[in-house]
Amino acid sequence: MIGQGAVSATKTSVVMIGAGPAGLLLGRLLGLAGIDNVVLEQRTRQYVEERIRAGLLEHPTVEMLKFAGVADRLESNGQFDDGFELRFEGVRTWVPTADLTGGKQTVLYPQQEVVKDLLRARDDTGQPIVFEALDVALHDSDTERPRVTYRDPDGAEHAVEADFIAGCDGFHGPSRETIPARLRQEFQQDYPFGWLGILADVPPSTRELIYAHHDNGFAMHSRRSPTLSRLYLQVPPDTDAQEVSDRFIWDELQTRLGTQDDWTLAEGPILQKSVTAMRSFVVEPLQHGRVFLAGDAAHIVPPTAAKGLNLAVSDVSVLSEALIARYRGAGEELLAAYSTTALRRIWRAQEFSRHMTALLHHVPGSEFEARLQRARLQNLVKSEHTMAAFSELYVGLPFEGHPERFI
Ligand code: FAS
Ligand code: PHB
Repeated sequence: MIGQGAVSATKTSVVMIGAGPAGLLLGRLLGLAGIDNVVLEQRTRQYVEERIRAGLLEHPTVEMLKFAGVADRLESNGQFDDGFELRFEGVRTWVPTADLTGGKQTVLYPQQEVVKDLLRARDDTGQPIVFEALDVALHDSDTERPRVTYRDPDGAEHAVEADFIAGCDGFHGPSRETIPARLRQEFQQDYPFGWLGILADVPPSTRELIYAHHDNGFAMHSRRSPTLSRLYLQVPPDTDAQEVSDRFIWDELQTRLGTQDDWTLAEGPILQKSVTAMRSFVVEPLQHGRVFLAGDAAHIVPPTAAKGLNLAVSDVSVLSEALIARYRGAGEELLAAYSTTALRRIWRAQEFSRHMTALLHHVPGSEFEARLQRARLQNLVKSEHTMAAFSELYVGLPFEGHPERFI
């Protein structure tokens, strides 16, 4: 389906492949700078708007969405957190991340709501977005006029010529492959567990996020609204969510989140359950010719520290500044440095995601490692200095670039 402001022009300045947070935010920022752009999305609008994924927004992400003028609903409906609770050996420790970072809050606001806000903002501008753009292919990416072709649901072929292509097509999209294998380095690490996530029709039993380390495995209590709870369980990586009974899920959550005081976990109907595999992945470089990768097309993190969506925003903050600088006649130095600049923060978020995953997930077998893990948890909660260093990474490091000087 061709969205509002259908693609009649076959030429534009920047094409974004993918209507996830990365592609839509980049389109928004370029549009605010007066740079025409087109978004090509393989799925339907309904699919994109209803896809349940991330929930936690870092402080710099919230500030960026405010800057982009798409944060009204976030500010009224988002759940602003001043910290989180850490549980292990039945002991509850409050980690005051906002106090330890000069007031930087994190916000629980579902990714699909961020996507809806960005789509509605795009509707208001009339900028072209194409849904059900099938068989998207990139051509001439190392020339000065790269092209993207696609087929519409009726089978008609289309082509869009641009100055630049932003590969915002997620981990399974075609953009990453445009970087020649001889120039591309891929770093990957898998984990011996995954997350079973549920959406439950029950008011949250906690005001803040709870992360729990337990010998049975990791568990987390998050929130989606005053009446909807989002909870996660560490499970074996090949777990089929439909094979796991609701009773088993609640029993494990009760055990792993249990405390020595009178805290109780309310149960309710499970509306949705799914298993997310865990991996760490980064491709280097993030650019080749006129193609620039951003978001999951460039990297994947385990969801433990909630960095996936936030890194997509971080990449776009750097890429939008570089593209706008180029169109403002400020040269192409920032564009040439995009990959190096973005990778600095990507690798720091990768390290923190892996650290938090290793800290909280139980890997059976090594009792020595299990005791080291408990010692690491004690080191974290026993010193305000270690909690402060952890909190800086948790609420989100400052972005390495920002388009604010141009918009
Ligand atoms: P996205 O994957 O969101 O968007 C890419 C878009 O490109 C999609 O709409 C796709 O349809 C489109 N596309 C792909 N191939 C295409 C093609 N050939 N042609 C045209 N379009 C194409 N992150 C967190 O921070 N916390 C979490 O709790 C969390 N949970 C997650 C759970 C799951 C099941 C998954 C898969 C991811 C989760 N993530 C989480 C990570 C997730 O939120 C991503 O980091 C985030 O969506 C990244 O945004 P984008 O880079 O825009 O990629
Ligand atoms: C979520 O609510 O989906 C969520 C929150 C915090 C995390 C990970 C996921 O660290």
